[in-house]
Amino acid sequence: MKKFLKITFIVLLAFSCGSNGGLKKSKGELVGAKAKKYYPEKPFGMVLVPGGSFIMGKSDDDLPAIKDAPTKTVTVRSFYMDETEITNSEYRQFVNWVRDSVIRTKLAIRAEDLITNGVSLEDNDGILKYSFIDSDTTDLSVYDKWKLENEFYETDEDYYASRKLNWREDLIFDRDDYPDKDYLEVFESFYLPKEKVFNEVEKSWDVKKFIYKHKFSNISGSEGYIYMKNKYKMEQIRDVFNEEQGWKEITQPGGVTTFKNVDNDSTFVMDDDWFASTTEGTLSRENFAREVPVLVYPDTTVWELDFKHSENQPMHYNYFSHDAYSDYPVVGVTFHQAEAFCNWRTFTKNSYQKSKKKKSRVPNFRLPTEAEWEYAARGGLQSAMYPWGGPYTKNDRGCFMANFKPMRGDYAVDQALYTVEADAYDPNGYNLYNMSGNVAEWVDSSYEPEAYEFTITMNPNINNPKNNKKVIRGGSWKDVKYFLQVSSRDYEYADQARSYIGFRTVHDYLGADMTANAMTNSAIRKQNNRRSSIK
Ligand SMILES: [Ca+2]
Ligand SMILES: [Ca+2]
Repeated sequence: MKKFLKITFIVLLAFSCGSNGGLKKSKGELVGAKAKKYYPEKPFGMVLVPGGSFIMGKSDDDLPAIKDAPTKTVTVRSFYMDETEITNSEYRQFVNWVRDSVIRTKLAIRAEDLITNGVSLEDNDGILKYSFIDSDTTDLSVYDKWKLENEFYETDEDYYASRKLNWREDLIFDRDDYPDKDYLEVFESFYLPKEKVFNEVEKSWDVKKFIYKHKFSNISGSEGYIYMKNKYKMEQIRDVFNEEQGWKEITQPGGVTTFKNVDNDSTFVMDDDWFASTTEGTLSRENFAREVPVLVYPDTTVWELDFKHSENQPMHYNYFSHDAYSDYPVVGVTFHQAEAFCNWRTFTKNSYQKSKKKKSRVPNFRLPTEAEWEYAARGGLQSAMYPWGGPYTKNDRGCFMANFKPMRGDYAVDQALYTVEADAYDPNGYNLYNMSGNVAEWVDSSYEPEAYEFTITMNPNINNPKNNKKVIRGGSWKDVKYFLQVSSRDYEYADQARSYIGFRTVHDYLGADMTANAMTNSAIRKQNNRRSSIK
């Protein structure tokens, strides 16, 4: 009876609160929790690749007999993909953002020092204009004020990273216009000293100071938190928590795994805290999160390092920074830099979404998996050798269909010696440019020669964090045609930048999945013609 009373009491309590919690609106019906309306929005510069199944691998000649891509039918979900390789101009947007936020942070710290030493925030026509926004606490939200006073940070760096920068004030780059001496000192500390500048340009950024840190958590996958936890749990149940050892499972249906000791009636629960403590932290969530610091500037020396006995100095000095190459694909970026770029792109878009309070968070931008890349490159054609079909690399007018090295030693029979604009040549059936050739592209898969033998066939991806070899796809301006085939696999070490490797990103499509089979061409076209938020 006592128990019954208790339960009624709890239920009644819930109801009496419920009358304020939306009962009036729902009238007691199941109407679902309130949510913002989500419309999948095609990101600027991307196209929708409708999901479907395809035969992955080499149905065509595997002339060099590498045999790392036997055929296999796989299915991928719908996703958006960049129409072109990421260009220098797009990558500069990332680099400039990182550079500016690093400089702004240093300016704000110097301003804070001045304020601490008694300079009044009122005299804010110089460096003080770049103070942290919360230096003036009058307009802070309750939460921001509380955080400023109570939050604990392990390092100064973490503390400053938590402060809000004043992005409303433009940075002043022109040396003639520096507002005061403090600003000058901070700003100039980001340039290389004169004696270290090789180039004839007068100032050169000290690029090692511009680091982007992104948090990476390994939740799913073969070494991920979910898998490792489950594996450990199964081992424990097999070896320790069994009847022979005096344990009995008393997990309630739907509840957390719980055991009872038959001898002394003690119980324990296999919850996240138990996993963390019994494995001395090995299975603690933090251990599956890494913070990866990445130097963001591309390595421009690759133009000379990749081709030792060749004169490529103009490319070294100009390719990334000169306006002439804005629309050319970025190169000299490692796998880690490509990942950092994706992370920043997600962060930037979601910061915008957050500022417009009615907008939902968007899914992550990321590198395509190997299967997604190949599916997209095929452009809807079955068993073709190249994005345009094949088996030839020239069209019927005798023009080459992509930028590569058509003949031994002659890089330019296709009218291009190095890279070309990212939207050069004709796109494939999904409106994707240069999937073959121009620059090879990092994908989010580690290179395992036997990968196709053991992957599953739905959204397959092998990404073994311990394997430093990452797959690159599509071949490049320095490759022969074999590497341009949609099924050819190649690899490079994740931390190796090259003058012929770039990347493009993908973005998940959330909502009812459309497949190429079910979707009419006009529906795909309609999606792809939908205007992005900017034009
Ligand atoms: Ca070429
Ligand atoms: Ca390419």
